[in-house]
Formats: sequence, structure tokens, C-alpha cells
Amino acid sequence: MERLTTGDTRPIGFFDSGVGGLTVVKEALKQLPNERVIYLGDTARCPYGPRPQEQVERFSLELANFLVQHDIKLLVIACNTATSFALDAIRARLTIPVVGVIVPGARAALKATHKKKIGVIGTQGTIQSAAYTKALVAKDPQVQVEALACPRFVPVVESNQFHSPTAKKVVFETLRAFQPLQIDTLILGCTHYPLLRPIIQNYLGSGVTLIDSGAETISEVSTLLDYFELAAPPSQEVQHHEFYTTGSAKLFQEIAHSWLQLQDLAVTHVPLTELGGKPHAS
Ligand code: I24
Ligand code: DGL
Repeated sequence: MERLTTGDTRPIGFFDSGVGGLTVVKEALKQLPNERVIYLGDTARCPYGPRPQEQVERFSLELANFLVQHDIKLLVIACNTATSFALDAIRARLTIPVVGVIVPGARAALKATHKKKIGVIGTQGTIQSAAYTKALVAKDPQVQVEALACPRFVPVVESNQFHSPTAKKVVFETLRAFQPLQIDTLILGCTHYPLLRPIIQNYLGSGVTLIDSGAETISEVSTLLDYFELAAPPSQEVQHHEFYTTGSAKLFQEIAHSWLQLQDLAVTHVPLTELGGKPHAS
């Protein structure tokens, strides 16, 4: 007889340096409609991009610890900088599956490239860590990788200018560096870059395939949930998601509401003192 599994209704945890990880959550709501999301954004200490590894690792462990205390079944590090600097440290401390955004993005890029010439853009931290380059070369030593830090991109999005001529100018000026390499695939290695996607595509032309690491990550989460029999059962009711921020709950709520188009969004402020104060779960 067919085995009927009840499924695992515990939420999936997501953390990010701020609100950028909501681009990953949006994919989760789309690809995994039965799943409950619990999200923590460290808006008070955003951005992580220019911070040293030691800091990003310490902050990320605090965020992961908070989510683990909320009984999550799987953790998604919805931030490229945090994945680059803290994935190993977090995995070493947790017993639940931990998924970062780097390897899924790298895998999708290798699948898409014809010429084995892949570009990667991200924050200073992500590019300095060489996390994408290492992941790509580990899977295909033949691949050529051109990595470029784009420190001006996040401020353009966060100042709400991602549709403006300023955004176009900043993107064009920055991506000029790719011209000589003839990449055919580009990894958008930062949570904010999907918002600049039309401008980036317009500059590079239709010959370059853009890879959204966040979207690829959710596809891998979908596979993992099935493999570990952790998927939630189908439900007629709307899922109740929870959002936490170290910054202003009101400002977070405004951005999340407009981006995710969810009704009655629950956003709670978490003081930084509450994050650092508790011992790590291990
Ligand atoms: N987009 C991001 N961060 C912001 C912003 C934005 N302000 C406007 N938009 N602010 O990231 C960061 C600092 N805030 C965060 C909230 O607490 C106070 C401090 C990208 C988000 C991607 C989901 C532009 C904007 C928006 C609504 C939706 C999407 C978006 F206003 F990009
Ligand atoms: N979330 C970060 C990332 O994906 C971008 C914002 C930041 O620098 O904190 O790398």
C-alpha cells in the first residue's frame, strides 16, 4: 500500500544582512507554496559587504542561533557575503541542513555556459573571499572565471534608484571591466542584483545568460526537502510567515509588504542585545 507521509510543518529559516534576502524569500513563496518561512534580517548592521570576515562570521552565527531557537527544519543563508564567510562555521555548529547561495549559483552557471567563461559579480566580501571562483573551479577545473566587486550596486538599489538613469550609469560604468573577457554567463552574486537585472541584461546583451543565485538556491532546497522527507504537506490555508529585523520593524514591513505582496505581514524587532546574549546551540 502507498505510504502516506504527514510531512514536516516546521518552518524554513532564512537570514540575511538586511532586507535583500527577501529576493530569495520571494522565490521560496513561489516555488515552495506549502512551506512556512521564518526570516531574520540584520538591518541594524547592514551592509555586510564591506565588513571583514571575522565580523561577518560572528554576526552570521548570532543570526543562525536565533533561528535555530525557533525550531526550523532547514536553514538558508540568504546572503552571499554571509555564505562566503560563514557557511562552514555555521554547518560545523548545526545538526539541521544548512544551504548557502554560492554552490547553487555556481552549479547553474556551469550548466548554462557554453564557452566555460563565467563572470561573477558581488560585494567586496564575496569577491575577496573567492567563494564563487573556488566553487566553480572545484566542479570544473577548466572553467575561466572573471570576478568583479560592484560596491556601488547595493547603494543604488537601497536608495530606490534601481529604475533610474543613475542605476544605468553605475551599472554600465562598472561592467565595462567585463568587455575583453567575452563571458557567456554571469552570476548575480548578491541579493540586490536581481533588481538591476534588466539594466545588466541590457548592457551585456542577450548573448549572456544571467544566473540568479537566490532562485537557484530555492530549487536546490526543494530537492533537499524531498530527499530528507522534510517537505510540508499541501495546505488549503495561507501559510503564516514570520519576519524579524534588528532594525526598524516599520521600515522593514514597508519594504517586505511592497516586495512580497503579502497580506498582514508579521514583523518583529529583535534588539541586537538579544542576539549576542544567548549561548550558541550546538
Ligand atoms: N531596497 C533595499 N533596501 C532598502 C530598498 C531599500 N529602500 C528602498 N528600497 N533599504 O534592498 C535598506 C535600509 N533599510 C531597510 C529597512 O529598514 C530600514 C533601513 C533591496 C530589497 C530587495 C527586496 C527599494 C525597494 C523597495 C521595495 C521593494 C524593493 C525594493 F522600497 F528594492
Ligand atoms: N545581502 C548582501 C549579499 O548578498 C548584500 C548587502 C550587504 O552588503 O549586506 O551579499
